[in-house]
Amino acid sequence: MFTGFTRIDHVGIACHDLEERISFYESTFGLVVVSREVNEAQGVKEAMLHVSDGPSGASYVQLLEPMGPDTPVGKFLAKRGEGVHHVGYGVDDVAAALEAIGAKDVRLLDERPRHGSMGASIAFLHPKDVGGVLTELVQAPKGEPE
Ligand code: V0V
Ligand code: CO
Repeated sequence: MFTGFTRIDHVGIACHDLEERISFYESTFGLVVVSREVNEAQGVKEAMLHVSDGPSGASYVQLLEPMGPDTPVGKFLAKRGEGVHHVGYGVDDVAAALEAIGAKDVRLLDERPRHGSMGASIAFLHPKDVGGVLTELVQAPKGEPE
């Protein structure tokens, strides 16, 4: 059995206007933006807001604005509107996690790790095989605090 989740790394939240949503999280919850990136391959502009530090690393809220309608987040917004888009779990070794979870009849959207926020290696699991939850595996870069 796969037992490699170390923490909730982040919850991904889809929004139409990244700057507006960041302001809301800052002014309502006092969260602080620690990273902003454009990820062309994933079709998003995103910001990570730090929530807490734990023994296995930090956890974040990831705010996501699509770069166009024909992107994962763009399609999600059109179909479902703003809200929770995915859950990202921390793992120590994303390639090993993919192998173990792929053996369990869960479709892997990524056969191998891709580039994620703040230097992480990431991979997604199909929401239809995870009870309707788009699930992301996140391996933080080695040797750096998360
Ligand atoms: C789509 N569906 C979802 C969903 N997105 N269900 C739950 N949560 C989501 N986020 C459902 C959708 O309602 C449909 O079900 C069905 O899946 C097929 O959706 P679709 O609109 O036809 O779209 P597809 O099939 O073209 O693409 C859906 C998938 C795609 C999940 C395969 O979005 C994908 O590959 N996502 C992984 C990449 C990603 O999301 N990147 C953005 C975050 P019904 O309605 O037919 O029943 S990037 C990120 O997090 C980074 C960089 C990071 O953390 O560092
Ligand atoms: Co994410």
